[in-house]
Amino acid sequence: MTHAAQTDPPPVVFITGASAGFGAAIARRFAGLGARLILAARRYERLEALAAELSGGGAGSPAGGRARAAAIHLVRLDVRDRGAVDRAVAELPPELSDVSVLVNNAGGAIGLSPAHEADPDDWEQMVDTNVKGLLHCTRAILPGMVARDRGHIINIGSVAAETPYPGSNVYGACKAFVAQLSLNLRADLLGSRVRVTDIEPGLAETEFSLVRFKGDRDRAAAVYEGVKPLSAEDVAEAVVWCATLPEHVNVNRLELMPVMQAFAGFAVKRD
Ligand code: NDP
Ligand code: 8X3
Repeated sequence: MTHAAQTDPPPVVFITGASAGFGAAIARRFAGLGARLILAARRYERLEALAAELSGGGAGSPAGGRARAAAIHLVRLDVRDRGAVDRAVAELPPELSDVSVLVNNAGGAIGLSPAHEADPDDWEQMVDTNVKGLLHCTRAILPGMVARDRGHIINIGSVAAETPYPGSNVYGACKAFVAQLSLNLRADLLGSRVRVTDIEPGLAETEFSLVRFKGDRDRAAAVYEGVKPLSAEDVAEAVVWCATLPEHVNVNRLELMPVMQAFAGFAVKRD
């Protein structure tokens, strides 16, 4: 999705995890550019509500009612299910099958326990979603991009990929995988015009902490107490910026944090 000629059809943007948080905000921003959207998540009713907002052009729509998506296709999808991902891509309406931008956003953290106390089921869910789910979507959509010699894969990583912190264990490792995979894809794609970007946000207020703490609202709210975190819209802005740069420009990795978040240095246990 770049400086396309006026006659080009609007880009097709496939967003996983579009039912909440970053994914929904990214959908709103691309809708504001008149893109055609494929919105995927497990909570289909959330997608339906978003689609109604983005196609209506009413008061609640982007840009105060002016902008609307050129087309919207909804997919009830669990990215952990490789067969379902393959089917969803194979069954895209023909006019939406040439995906211009894939935003691999579906994911999250489950739990914050130290490794020796963490629930292995939580680990498995994080690996299945953040790592394998992202791989399923990428493998299903990338061949078409290569064949068309055009496209952009935007992975939502995390500062947790770069900076260890207590309790991040498998979540951070999953996002480190995303960071390295993004670079490795760039190596494989040299010679094509397909772009790959890893966006690494820091503390951002979405349903992320509610999911991490398994519905514990007080614990989730405490994460953002007294802080101005990133918003989902801040992250969406970064995604759209990367996607709309001239097509010879590839942002490899973009890390963003709220000003009120920084680094604490090494922890040292003293006797
Ligand atoms: P939210 O919990 O608000 O949104 C997560 C989205 O992922 C939801 O739409 C959810 O949809 C979807 N999702 C989760 N599991 C699956 C699945 N198996 N199949 C399909 N969709 C799934 O969190 P955020 O918006 O904050 O998170 C989005 C991404 O950003 C994640 O990858 C997260 O790790 C990352 N991130 C978040 C940060 C933060 O502080 N908020 C910071 C850095 C990165 P549904 O449940 O309907 O399937
Ligand atoms: C989410 C940001 O710092 O909670 O990826 O890991 S953090």
